Amino acid sequence: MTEPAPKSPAFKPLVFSGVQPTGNLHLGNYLGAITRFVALQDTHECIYCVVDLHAITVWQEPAELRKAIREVTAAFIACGIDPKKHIVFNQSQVSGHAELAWVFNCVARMGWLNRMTQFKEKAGKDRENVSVGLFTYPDLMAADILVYRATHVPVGEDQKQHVELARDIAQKFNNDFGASIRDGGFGDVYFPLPEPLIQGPATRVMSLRDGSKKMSKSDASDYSRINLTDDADAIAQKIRKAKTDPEPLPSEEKGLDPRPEADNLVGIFAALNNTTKAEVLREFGGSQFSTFKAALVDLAVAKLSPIAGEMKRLTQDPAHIDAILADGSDRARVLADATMRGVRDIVGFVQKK
Ligand code: AQP
Repeated sequence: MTEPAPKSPAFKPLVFSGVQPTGNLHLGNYLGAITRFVALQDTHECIYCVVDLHAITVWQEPAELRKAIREVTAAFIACGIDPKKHIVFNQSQVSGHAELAWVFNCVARMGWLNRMTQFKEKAGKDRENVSVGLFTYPDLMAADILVYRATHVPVGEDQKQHVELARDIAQKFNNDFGASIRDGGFGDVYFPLPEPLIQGPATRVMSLRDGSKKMSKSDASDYSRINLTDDADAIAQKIRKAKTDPEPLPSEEKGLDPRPEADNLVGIFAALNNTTKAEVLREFGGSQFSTFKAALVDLAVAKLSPIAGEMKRLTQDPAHIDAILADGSDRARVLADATMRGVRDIVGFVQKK
C-alpha cells in the first residue's frame, strides 16, 4: 500500500529579510531590497533584521559595528519601514538564530555549501584563511528565515542561491525528522519552503565604474556606488562620472543587451521612478548620456536626499534607535523561542517542560 502524500500545514504568509551592518548602505541595497521591504508592509506581516552575526564573518571593528547597526536601523526607518506595525531588530539579540544555525550546520551537506558562489567570490584564493563562519553563512541565513517559519524573502538577485539553499535545508529537516515531527503532533512538515521575492527593474544594481561588477559596500572605489548618506553634490558627481559608452540611448530594451553600463543606469532610473526600462527608453531613446544623466541626477537627488536627511536626524539619537531594536528583539524572541521549543523536541533534546 502506498503511503498517503504528506499534508503540509498552511503556513501563515510571513516576510523575513536582513541587511548586514558592514559599511555604507548603497543604492543597490536600497533598490534591490529595502524598497521591496517597504512595499511588502502593506500586504504582509514583516520581520526586518540587521544581521550583525553575519557581519562578523569578516573582521569588524567593534565601535564601527555598533555604529553600523544603528545606521542600518536608521536607514530602514528613514526609507519608510514602520517598526511599530512590523518587527525591526538586530539578530544577535535573539539567540534562536545561532541555535538553529547549529542544528542546520548538522543538516546541510558540505557539498551544498561548497557550491555557494558568494563564498567562492568572497574567499577568493585565500580559502584557508577565511573564517569558518563565512563558509557556514548560508546555514545561518536559513536559520534567520526559518526560526520565524517565514514564507517569503525579498532579496537582491545575489542572494537567490542562499534562499534556495534555505529551501533545501527546510526540506531535508522535514524529511530527516519526519517521524519525530508527526509523533510530536507538529503535522507532517515543520518548516515551510521559503520563496525568494526578486522583483523590479533593479534586482542587481551594478557598479557605476564597471557594468560587469555588482554595486557593493566593499568595493574600494567610493565612485562605484551611491551611498544612502551621500549629499546632493556627491550623488551628482558620481552619476556624471559613471562609465558609459559613446552611443545615444536605444529606443528599445533589446538595444541595452550588449551595453551593461547603459542598461544599469536605465534600470536605476526605472526603479527610482517606479516604472519600467521600456518606459524610460520611450522617453529617452535617442538622447545623449549628458541629457539622460542630468535627468537621473535630478531624480536620484529628489528621492535620496530626504532619506539621507532623516538618517542623519535619527542617528543623532542612538538611545531611540536602541529602544526600537530592544522592542523588536523582544517581539522576535517570542516567535523564535516557540519555533525552537519544537525544534528541540523534534531533534530529541531534553528541555524543561
Ligand atoms: N548591487 C545590488 N543590487 C541589488 N540588490 C543588492 N543587494 C546587495 N547588493 C545589491 C541586496 O541588499 C540586501 C542586503 O545585502 P547585504 O548587505 O546583507 O549583503 P550583500 O549582498 O553582500 O551586500 P554588499 O553591498 O555586496 O556587501 P558586501 O560588499 O559587504 O558584500 C540583500 O537582499 C542583497 O541581495
